[in-house]
Amino acid sequence: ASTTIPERPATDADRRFMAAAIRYAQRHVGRTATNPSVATLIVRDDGTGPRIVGRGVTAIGGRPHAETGALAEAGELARGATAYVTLEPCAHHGRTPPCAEALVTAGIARVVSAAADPDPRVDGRGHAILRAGGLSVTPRVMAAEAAAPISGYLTRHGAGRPEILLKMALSRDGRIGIRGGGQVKITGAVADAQTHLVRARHDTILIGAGTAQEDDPRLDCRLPGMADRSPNRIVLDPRLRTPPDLTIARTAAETPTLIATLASADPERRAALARQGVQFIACEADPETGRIALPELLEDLAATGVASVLVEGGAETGASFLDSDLVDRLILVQGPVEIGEEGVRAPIDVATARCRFRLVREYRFGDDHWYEFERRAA
Ligand code: AOF
Ligand code: ZN
Repeated sequence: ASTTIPERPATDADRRFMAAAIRYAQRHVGRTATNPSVATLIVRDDGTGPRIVGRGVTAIGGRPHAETGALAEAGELARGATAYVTLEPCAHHGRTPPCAEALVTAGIARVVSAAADPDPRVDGRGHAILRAGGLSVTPRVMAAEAAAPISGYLTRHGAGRPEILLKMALSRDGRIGIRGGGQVKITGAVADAQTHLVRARHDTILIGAGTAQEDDPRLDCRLPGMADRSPNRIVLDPRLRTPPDLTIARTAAETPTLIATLASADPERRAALARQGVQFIACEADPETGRIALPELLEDLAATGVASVLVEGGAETGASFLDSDLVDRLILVQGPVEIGEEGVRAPIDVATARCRFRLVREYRFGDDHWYEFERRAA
C-alpha cells in the first residue's frame, strides 16, 4: 500500500504555467466534437529554472487527448517533471489507456490540475489514479479561469443541455431587418469577422425557418484559412417549410445541416431535403405555441454531445430562447444604420439587456458597438 504524497500548495509559477495552459486550451474550442478542449504543459526544472518540455491540446475531433501529445513531445524528459492539466486527467479506457495512467507510467512527479471533470467516468477517479501512483496532486488551481474554454462541456454535464449564446445585430433604432426584405447589412467588416470567429468556436449554429428562407444565409466561418471551422447547422422548422434549394440545404453534404421538425412534417418535402444530405431531429411541439419545444430539443442535442449552440436569428427564435430563460450568453452588435418603421424589432435592446444580464465586455469596431453579456448568477 502506498501512502498519499501530501498536496503541495500552488505557487505563483504554478499559476503562470496554468494560465499559459488555459490559453493553449482555447486553440481547439468548438473543434473537439463531444470532448472538451483541454491542454497539458509538461514543465521540468533541472536547476536552471522551469522550462516547458511538452505541450498538448485535445486534438481536432476530440482524440487523442491533450496529455498524449504533451507526453510524446516530452519523451524521457517527462520523468520527474510537473504536468499542468486544465482538466482532471481521464480515468476511463477509450481507444487508449486513461491519461492518468499514462502520466504515472511516464514518470511525472507532480500534477497541477484546474477544472474537475464532471464526466461520471472520471469525476475524481483521475486524481485518485495519480495519487495511488505516488504522484503529488495539486487540484483546483485557477479552476474558474479554466472553466472558460470548456464552459459548454460544463453546462452539458451540469444542466443537461448545451450552452446557449444568442447573437444579434441591431440597427441604431433596434431593428434586426425588414420582414420579407432579404438580408440587411447592419454591421461592418470587423464586427462580421468577429462573428465568424464566434461561429468557429461553437458546435452548432441555430436559426429559425423564417430567417433561413428570407435570408438564405451560409452560416459558415469565412475567415481566411478557417473554412473547415464552420459549425453544424440547425433550423427550427416545425412545419417543414425549408425549401430544398436553400444554401444550407444544398451544402449539407459538406457541413451537416439538421432540421428540427415535428413528426407531422410533409414526408415528400422531407425526402427531397434528405436527398441533399439534410438530417432531421424529431421534436415535440410546445403545447401553447405550437413551436418546437426547446428544452426537449436541447436535451436531445446534449445527449448526442453538442455542448454549445449559437443562436443567430431571427426575432421570434431569439424571443423564444429569451422567454424560456435559455440564454447563457448574449452578444448584441449595434450598427449605425436606421431601418425605420417597417423593420422587425429585436426581441431585446441594449438597455434591457444591461438590466437582465451582466455586461462582461464591450468593444467598438469602427461604427459598431459590440456588447457581450452573461447570465446573472442565480
Ligand atoms: C483528458 N484529456 O484532452 C480530454 C479529456 O470519448 P473519450 O474516450 O475520448 O473520452 C471523453 C472524455 O474524456 C470526456 O468526457 C472527458 O471526461 C475527457 N476529456 N480528458 O484526460 C483530454 N479532452
Ligand atoms: Zn484522457
